[in-house]
Amino acid sequence: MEFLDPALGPIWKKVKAGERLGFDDGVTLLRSPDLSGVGRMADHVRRKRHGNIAYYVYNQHVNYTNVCSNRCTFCAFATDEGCRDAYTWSIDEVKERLKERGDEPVREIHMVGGLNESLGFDYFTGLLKAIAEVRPGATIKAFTAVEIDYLSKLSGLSLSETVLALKKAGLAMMPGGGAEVMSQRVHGALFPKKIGKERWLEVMETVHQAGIPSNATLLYGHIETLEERVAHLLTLRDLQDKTGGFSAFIPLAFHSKNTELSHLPPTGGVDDLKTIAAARLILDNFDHIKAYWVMIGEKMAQVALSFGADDLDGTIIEERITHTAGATSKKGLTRGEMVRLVTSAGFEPVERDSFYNHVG
Ligand code: V47
Repeated sequence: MEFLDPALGPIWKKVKAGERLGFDDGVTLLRSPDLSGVGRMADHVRRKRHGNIAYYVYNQHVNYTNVCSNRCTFCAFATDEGCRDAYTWSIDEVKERLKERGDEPVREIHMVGGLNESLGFDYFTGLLKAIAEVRPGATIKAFTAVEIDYLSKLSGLSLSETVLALKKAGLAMMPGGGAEVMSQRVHGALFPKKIGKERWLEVMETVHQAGIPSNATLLYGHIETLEERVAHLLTLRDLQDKTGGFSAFIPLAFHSKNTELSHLPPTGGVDDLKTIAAARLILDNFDHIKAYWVMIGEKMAQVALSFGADDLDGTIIEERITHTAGATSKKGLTRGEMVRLVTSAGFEPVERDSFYNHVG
């Protein structure tokens, strides 16, 4: 492979030989002016693993409350109890939302919310059981590690007992959020009340040990450095070596509207693509890299399929977190639109379930 940036040559040698990339390699990839060179290496690895396939899932998002005591500065979704926009759905209201889509072949319910101190542990187990009852054919992918940590305090149970109680009620998978960027500096500046790196890793390890797979994310494009992004990826790779419980990695592009960081510009397309490509190259033990169309837009997500991504997430239906922060993408896509996005990008669309089994 020919590169405009000579610094990519030694990395390509390692990639071809199946050798692991290190911290300096990661920083070189993210700093490189040769977007196409970084992308071609990531595409090589992606095609070896997944050929021409690009995945999507028929899913529905449920955000049961936006009341949250953590109040991270990057979040436009969270609010305080009693505020004009505050809401908390009862279990019956959640059931109604699911029934509204009852005639659609939803295979995954993606459910996250805030740390709402007015809800008891029974609400959460009741919610899982109610969803399993209304949607017996769908996988419940719910609660970030931040919520799981909170629920273990609320229940008075140990972390592993809490996870087992949630599993018994229907929790089958967990989304990736909550770690944001595993850097003490960024934690102190943007989300001081949220659990830190060590606890996030402990929760994920416990969840994986309980036989529940999860995803992992990185919130990028705010105040983090490129070095902090790479360190975050390497920490995820280390835990994956230990547990094998991560399914997909999803870079989340920061949206600043209606947040305390509204002065920050949106991420650029080059940064979005390089972050996806670098993740594919560094995370050699992750099967799936998702291009989350909600955050980077449908068009960029299509291009990302040639820069290391093999998954576009799904139909979503009513995304709230990023749209409150100014996302201009649609709030959901139809199955036909997902298929068109994939095929017109030159890939073969495969509908999947939460565990990447081919369906449909
Ligand atoms: O942890 C919050 C992020 C995450 C903003 O696992 C923001 O399949 C950008 O985890 N701009 C929650 N991002 C969402 C999440 C997720 C999303 C899609 C798929 C999966 C999966 C997981 O949303 C939070 C935080 O990092 N977030 N506010 C914002 N203003």
